[in-house]
Amino acid sequence: MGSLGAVLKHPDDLFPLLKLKRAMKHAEKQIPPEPHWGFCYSMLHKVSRSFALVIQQLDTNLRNAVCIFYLVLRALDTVEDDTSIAADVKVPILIAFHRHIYDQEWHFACGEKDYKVLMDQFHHVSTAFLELGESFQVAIEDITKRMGAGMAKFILKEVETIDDYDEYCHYVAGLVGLGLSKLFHASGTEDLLSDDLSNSMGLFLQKTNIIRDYLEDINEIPKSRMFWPRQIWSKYVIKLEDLKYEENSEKAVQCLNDMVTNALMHVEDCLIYMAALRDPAIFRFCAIPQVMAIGTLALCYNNIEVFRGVVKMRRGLTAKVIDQTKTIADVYGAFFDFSCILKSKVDMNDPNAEKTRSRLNAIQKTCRDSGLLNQRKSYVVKSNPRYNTAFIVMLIIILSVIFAYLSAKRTN
Ligand code: IN0
Repeated sequence: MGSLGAVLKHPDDLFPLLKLKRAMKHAEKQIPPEPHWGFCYSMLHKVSRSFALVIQQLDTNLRNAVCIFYLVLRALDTVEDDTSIAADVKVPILIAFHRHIYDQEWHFACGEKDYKVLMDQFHHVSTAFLELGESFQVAIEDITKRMGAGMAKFILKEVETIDDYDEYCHYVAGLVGLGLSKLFHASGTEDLLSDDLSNSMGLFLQKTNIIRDYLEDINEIPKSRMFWPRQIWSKYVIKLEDLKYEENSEKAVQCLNDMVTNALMHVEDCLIYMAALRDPAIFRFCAIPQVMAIGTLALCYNNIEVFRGVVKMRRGLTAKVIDQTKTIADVYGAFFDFSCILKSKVDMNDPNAEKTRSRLNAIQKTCRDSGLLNQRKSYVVKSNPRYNTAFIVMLIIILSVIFAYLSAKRTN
């Protein structure tokens, strides 16, 4: 659907969309004048537009550390993802990456488009990294070291079991959670949250990405690696790529629902983590991707389109999430609403229906037990009455003008 069509169908998306556009324009203008910081912030905006906006709202020192952490991880990811690099070249680079970030001379040509520029001009990231406080540097180095080693391990190994899946997601995303918790603590505003909870924050995001990106990943040329665990998909098909063929639609959706149910396991940890945050900007930084993730799972669940094309939350709903995720009450509200949507999609004939329902009931219980559900405007299941009223008022005004014009014409 075109953007005009989408807005007409969801008129209450209009204000958040306009607000988001304005905020993005404003954020893009705030690029620091120093060339290395200028490069880092422009790059951040290029590789992650809406997320860059949320990073921008953090306090200066933490913002700089998160920006560099994000770019270092993107660079590591670019090396891991580049299928044109032979394993015997790639593995030593991944393992030594934590040392390269201290070396302003180091660069390695790989990746495409913006990622190629990031890799070619990595010295800007190193220069900025060396200006961070020591505790920030130590945290980023430690995570880069552990992540590089983990990625190297999985270059040579497939994701077979659910334990492998959790281990791989720990390296590429759970460790990001551990690193961020250290950065938040080092900034002086947060307690150091537990490794387990921090890990779950990353796993929930990464598993959602892996589910959503099935088709994009399986169709990649040259062939990319796949992260759906054999232990799950082999219950439904013989080869992972069989899920995309029309004759296997029923099995494909069952497998997809199994994967979503697996991802939902992390939700309660994520809610505990977010409830423990104190700083409003850090809270928003953490909560927005989490709400987007549960929204994406609600969209993907029982949806054959995951195997046919791109399934993404519409831009207006993303804008609404960014606009309306401010407090833990908003988060409980959103998780409750998206769990309702998920629950309504559970087909009793699905082999995991019972398990999925019980996960969703547990999530909804946590949200209800917070005692905060009634404080929110339900913004996902029902539309926001404020915007709807505005839309109805506008419609009445337009109709009145047309009516007045037609009546005037008739009397003349
Ligand atoms: C992230 C995470 C992220 C943010 C906040 C708290 C987190 C705690 C634990 C782990 C990760 C956390 O968020 C981003 C979100 C993002 O980049 N969104 C994209 C949208 C998209 O579809 O890709 C955007 O353009 O807005 C995230 O996905 N990852 C990430 C990477 C680095 C950092 Cl510092 C924080 C990637 C990943 C793999 C899930 C960890």
